[in-house]
Amino acid sequence: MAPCSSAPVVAPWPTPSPSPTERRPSSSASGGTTTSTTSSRWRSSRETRHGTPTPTPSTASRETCTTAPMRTVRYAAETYKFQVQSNETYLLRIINAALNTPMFFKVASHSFTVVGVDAAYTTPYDTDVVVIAPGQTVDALMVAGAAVGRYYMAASPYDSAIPQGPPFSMTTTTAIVEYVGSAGVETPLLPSRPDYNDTDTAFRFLSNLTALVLPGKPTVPLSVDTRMFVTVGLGVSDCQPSQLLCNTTMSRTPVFSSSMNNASFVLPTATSMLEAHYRNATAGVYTRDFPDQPPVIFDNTADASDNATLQFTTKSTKVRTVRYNDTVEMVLQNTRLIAKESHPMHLHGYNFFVLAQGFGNYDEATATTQFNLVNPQERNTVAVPTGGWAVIRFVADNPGMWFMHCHFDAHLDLGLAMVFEVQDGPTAETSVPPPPLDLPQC
Ligand SMILES: [Cu+2]
Repeated sequence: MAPCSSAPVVAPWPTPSPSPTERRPSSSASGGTTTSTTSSRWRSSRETRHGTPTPTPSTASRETCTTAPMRTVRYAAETYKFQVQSNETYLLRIINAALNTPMFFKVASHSFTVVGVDAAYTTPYDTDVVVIAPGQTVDALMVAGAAVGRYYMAASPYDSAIPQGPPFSMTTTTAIVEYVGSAGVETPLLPSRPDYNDTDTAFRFLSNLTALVLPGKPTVPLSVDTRMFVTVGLGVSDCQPSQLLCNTTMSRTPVFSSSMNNASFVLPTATSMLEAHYRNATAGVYTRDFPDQPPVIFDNTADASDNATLQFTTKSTKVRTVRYNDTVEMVLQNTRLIAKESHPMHLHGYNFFVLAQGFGNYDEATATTQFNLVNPQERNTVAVPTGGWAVIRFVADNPGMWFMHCHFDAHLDLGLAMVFEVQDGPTAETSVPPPPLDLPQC
């Protein structure tokens, strides 16, 4: 054992190559708005590294780092088993790889100190439950401070679409934390799990995180160049030519869809958007008219708004063009159309700051007073509260074409996406480089 480094240093992500004895958990949890079963799983670090995020003084006294491996052993019932040494600290790198379901993550008789989300440092945050949406990651320290024995770690679904969404399997996926010195046969203790619709617990975790402000590291910009108000949610579209079911058996009735600002995104089929951007040959590939607000202003979260007119959306490939280095602020407003739920909105190419989150319709007058402009959490996927809103801000200092989308795979496929077209900066370093010579041709 060695003491933790005093200086926060970004620890590399582990790149495990599973040994033949390793298996993913066999149990699964399903949810979201589809009826398909999805596999949820996470990775855990093999060892806690020197130089991992340093906790605040209030928690540092009980932290030590260890190079002892957190071994993974095949268990008879295909359940992951992690062996831990008493009183050592383990860094859990937790990833939600489920398709449509945010998860609650707990370990019986243990708690966590969250030190990072989406690979950005947080102010150390103590909690006994981690809430994580698809596409998000959480780095959390766990002290093996319980009595020698065996404990379940468990991930259970958070389905915010209920009661409007379809039914789903409320299963829990588990692994076993086994202490060195235990008999290895005790029935593990299972943690209590939040209810599947426990929005209060989800919001408490997701809204209480703050960034770890480091000397010399820029935090949220205070002036804004581009402001956008963007509704995100579900809807319906006309049956598309490629959709066989509605073309053949359902008399071309409208089909399930989703959109941002009522624009339901479809990828171009012939030319990549980045190539079209680079060659300035965008005709027939995309249009630069993604709107800064929805075409109709309506009561976004009222049940009465869930009508056929407001549900209807059309398919398109729209981008929002922004200048290099502009600061973009986007209000993400969930809607009540079809189902009211938490959409994990993910932006490629950037981290953004989450200034505030809340429920109901966004009200600028009251929301701006809640903005955290000191140490807002920095991440790349924000779980917009169910029937609520979130405000994000980022500096467009990475030229190119950057996808923004819901990280529920079903919603992405249905069109819950848009693209930022970020123009080149003044130098070659700040411009999109030419495509590689071996770029495959369509
Ligand atoms: Cu979604």
